[in-house]
Amino acid sequence: MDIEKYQIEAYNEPLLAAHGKAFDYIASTVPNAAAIIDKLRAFQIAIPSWALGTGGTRFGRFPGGGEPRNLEEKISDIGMLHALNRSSGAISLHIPWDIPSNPSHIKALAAQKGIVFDAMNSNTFQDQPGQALSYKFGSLQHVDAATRKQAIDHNIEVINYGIELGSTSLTVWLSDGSCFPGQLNFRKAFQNTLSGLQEIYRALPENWKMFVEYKAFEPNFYSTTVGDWGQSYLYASKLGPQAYTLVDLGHHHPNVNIEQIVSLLLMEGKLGGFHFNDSKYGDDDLTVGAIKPYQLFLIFNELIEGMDARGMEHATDLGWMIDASHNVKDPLEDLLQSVEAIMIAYAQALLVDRKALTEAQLQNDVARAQEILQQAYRTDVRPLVAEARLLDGGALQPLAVFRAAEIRKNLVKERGAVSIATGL
Ligand SMILES: [Mn+2]
Repeated sequence: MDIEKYQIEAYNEPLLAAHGKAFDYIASTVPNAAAIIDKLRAFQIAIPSWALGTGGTRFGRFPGGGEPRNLEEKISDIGMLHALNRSSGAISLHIPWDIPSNPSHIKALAAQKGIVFDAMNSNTFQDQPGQALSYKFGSLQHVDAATRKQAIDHNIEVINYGIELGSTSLTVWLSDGSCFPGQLNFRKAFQNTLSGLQEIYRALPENWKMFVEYKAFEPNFYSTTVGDWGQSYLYASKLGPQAYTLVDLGHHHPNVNIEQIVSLLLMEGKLGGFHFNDSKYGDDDLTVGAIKPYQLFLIFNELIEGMDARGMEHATDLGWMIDASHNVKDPLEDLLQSVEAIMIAYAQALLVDRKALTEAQLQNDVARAQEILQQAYRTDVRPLVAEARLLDGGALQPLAVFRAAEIRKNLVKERGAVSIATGL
C-alpha cells in the first residue's frame, strides 16, 4: 500500500505552526542546526526484511495480519515507511527467505521507492527443506568437510544474489558453537570457521565488504564460535581489508560497555556496521531506544568521535541496519519507533561540544565531562529530526499518520488476516 505525498502534506498541515515554533526555538539555541539537519537528511537506516512480519519467541508467534507475502510486498512496506520518515531508504535481505526470482524487476521496484539494497544475510542456522546435510552441529565449524562446503556454497550464492541487486556487503552470522563442555574442540572449530570464511571472502567482488557478526550465546549456550568482538576482530583481521566486525546491540552479555567496543574497533578501522535493537536481558530484539536510550546516545557519541577522527562519512562508511522483531507490537509501528530513536540519538550526539569535552578530559574534570554529554542528551532534538523529514516530504509525526491513514487495516484488507511473512 502506498501513501501519497499529498496525503502526508494534509496530515502535516495542522501541525505546521506548532512545529515551526519548536523548531525556531531549538535552531536558535544550538550552534549548528543547519549542518545537523543536512546530516540527518543524508542518514539512512536499512530495514531488515525479516522484521516486517510479527517476530516470534520460541514459545509462540501471534501474527497480526496483513504481513507481506513476498519480496515485492516487503519492498512495498519499506517504501511506505520511507515515505513517512524519509530515513528508511534501504533494505537488508535474508537468503533463502528473500530469493529474488526476477532480480532486475525487484531492483527497479526498489529504485522506484528510493530504496537501495544494504547487506545481504546468509542463513546457516536453520535447515531448509530438501537440504542435503544438517547444520544441527554447526555450519562452517562442522567436523564434516561436506557440511562446511555446503555452508560455503550457500554464502557464495548469497553474494551472487546481492551482486544482481546492487548490494555491496555480506553479513555472516553463525549460530555455530556448543551446548555442553567437551562437545567441541575450540581450536579446530575456530580453524574450520576461518578457512570457510576465507573461501567466502575470496568470492567477494572488490567493492564488497564482509561483516562478521558476533553473538555471546543462543542458540548455543556453552560456547559460541564467533562469541564476542575479540573473536570477530580476529577473524576479520586474518581475512583481510574487506572484512569487518558487525556489532549487534543485543549480542552481548548484560552491561557490557558497547560504546568502548565501538571506539576501539573504529580506531583499528575494523568496525563495519551495526544492528540496532534494544534489550533488558539478552538478544531481546526490542524496539531501538525502548529500554536504554542513554546507552544508544553514548554509542552514537563514540561513533561520531571515532568516524570524524578517521575522516569517515557518517551516512555511508558504515552499515546502519535494524535487527529487531518481536511479538506484541505492529511490526511497522515498531520500525517507525526504532528509526525515530536512532535519528534522535544521532542528532543528540551531533550536539556534543567536542572541544569542551576534550578540554575537560585533559583537565580530569569528570563532573564537567558528564555535564557536557548530558547537556546534549537532555536536549529535545525532536524538532530537528522532524524538520529533516519535512524538508524531504516526510511526515511530521510518522506513527500518527500510520494510524490515521489506517495503513494496517488496509494491508489486512489487501493481504488477508492470516498472511505470514517469511522470516523468524
Ligand atoms: Mn543481528
